Order: sequence, then structure tokens, then C-alpha cells
Amino acid sequence: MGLWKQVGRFFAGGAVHTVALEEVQRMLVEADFGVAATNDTVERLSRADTVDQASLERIVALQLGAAAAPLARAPEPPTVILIFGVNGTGKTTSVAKLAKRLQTEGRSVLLAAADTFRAGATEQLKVWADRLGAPFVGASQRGDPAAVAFDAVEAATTRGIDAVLVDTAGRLHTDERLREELKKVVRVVGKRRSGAPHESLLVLDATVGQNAVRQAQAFAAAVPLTGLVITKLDGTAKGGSVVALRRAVPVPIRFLGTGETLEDLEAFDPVKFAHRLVSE
Ligand SMILES: Nc1nc2c(ncn2[C@@H]2O[C@H](COP(=O)(O)OP(=O)(O)OP(=O)(O)O)[C@@H](O)[C@H]2O)c(=O)[nH]1
Ligand SMILES: [Mg+2]
Repeated sequence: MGLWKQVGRFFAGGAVHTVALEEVQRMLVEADFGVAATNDTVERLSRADTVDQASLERIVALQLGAAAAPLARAPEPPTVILIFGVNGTGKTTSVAKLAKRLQTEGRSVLLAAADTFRAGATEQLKVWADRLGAPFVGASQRGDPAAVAFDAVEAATTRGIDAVLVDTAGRLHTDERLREELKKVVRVVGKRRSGAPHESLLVLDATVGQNAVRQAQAFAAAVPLTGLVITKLDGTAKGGSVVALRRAVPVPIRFLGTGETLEDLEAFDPVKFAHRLVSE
């Protein structure tokens, strides 16, 4: 991402000039920071006596909120974790990565395919479940996503499994039917298990820039979210969308997806991310 490589030359000697700030502003917008984070960053830079790489990192980190909290743990198993997002953002892959992470922490997981919309979605999650050696619940045919989620919570309760990860269908965030469907999933798991869902994570693709901000706002208005998972950060030079997202929705960033394998998931760390964005 290496923002300093682009903007550092405008602060040669550390001095802050108006011309430099205008150039920096343009580059931040270019890097998907969005208007609010761009203006805030430029404001802070303009007030600094001198600007160097470390100070820019600090200014960016300040806007990224706190480090990620660990995944919630219900007082009695199972902990229910719902995964939302538009098509192709990396929901199913993130479910598998989160399952792997929980298993590594010694927690048992069950995967539920509540994406009954897209042909092949159930099979795709089943492949991950088999690879992880995790039990799996899906609908045999085009079923009701809420019913799948309900059955999954039921199965995990009976079997004493620690966590249920529910993969849902991806459709456009503007789709009214999808929003109703997701609300129903939330309602139904809450009925089966008081306090559930314990986590509702929204998966966003970092490569789509400001569009991810609009998706986050639409989902946050439809269902109560507990965190964001931002994927495909390996595939973009513009990680600024992470800063923009943090500004746009009052939902903490929990994990970053950095590739296609099970290991490519990081707990979000603002200082580390600011370093990557500015200096690498
Ligand atoms: N480079 C990269 N690719 C990713 C990442 N996460 C997911 N992908 C890829 O993105 C594509 C879509 O991932 P899925 O997990 O199927 O996305 P989805 O949101 O479940 O898609 P739908 O179910 O169709 O809505 C796949 O090719 C994944 O391998 C990531 O962090 N980095
Ligand atoms: Mg999927």
C-alpha cells in the first residue's frame, strides 16, 4: 500500500506546505479513504509542526478505532455467529477461516449453509466442513435459510458443540427480500437460543472502495452488526477503504482477509494496519 512512498516527498525536511496538503488530499481520495477520513487526515497534518512517516502512521491509526475484541463466547454453548454480505465478498471463505481459528483455540465448530439461494453454495461450504473435519448442517433442496440456522443451533446444542457459524446468501444490499430473509434468520436463532446471535459479522470486499461503505450502511440499517470482516486486502493497493469504513459505520473492524487459504485471516490491529498502509 505504501502511502508514504507517494506522499513522503511532499514533506521533505518535515515542513508542511499548503501545496503538499493538496497533493496528499488527492492521494488519500485516490487510495479510497473517502471524504471524511481524507479531510480529517489533512486537518491533522496541517496542524503538525513536522510530518514524517511515523506521524502519518499515528494519524491514520487514530482513525481506525480499537484493536479487535476476540470472538464472543456464549455463557452456555453454542455461541452463534452469523455471516452476512453481498455476493462474492468472501463470506463462505471467511466462515471457513473463522472455523479454523476457533478450532485452533480448541473450540469445536459446526458449519451451517443458510445460503439456500445460490446453486452450489451448500456444496461449497460442505467441502470446507469436510476439510476442517467439522459437522455440517444444510438444506437438502432450496430450503428456508432461517430453518437451516434453527436446525444448526439445535444440532449444536444436542451435540455440545461450542460454536455455530452460519453462512448466508449474498445478494445486493438493496434487495428488500434478502433483508427480510436476514432479519428472519436473526429472529429465529434468537428464539431458539436466548442471546443469539452472539456475533453478526458483515463481510466486505476491500477492493470495491466506496461501494463497500454503502453496503456497510445498508446492512447496518437492516440487522444489528457486531463486527466487520474486510477481505481481499492482499488484492488491493488501496487499503484506505478500511479507514473509510471505520468512519462510516459504528461497527468495529474485527478481522482482515488476506488471501484464499484457511490461514489468511488476521485479527484487526489498528497500529499494524496503519503501518502496512503507510509504510509497506
Ligand atoms: N485474494 C483473496 N481472495 C479471497 C479472499 N476471501 C475470499 N476470496 C475469494 O473470493 C472468491 C469468493 O469467495 P466466497 O467465499 O465464495 O464469497 P461469498 O461471499 O461466499 O460468495 P457468494 O456466496 O457467491 O455470495 C473466492 O474465489 C475466494 O477464494 C481474500 O481475503 N483474499
Ligand atoms: Mg458464499
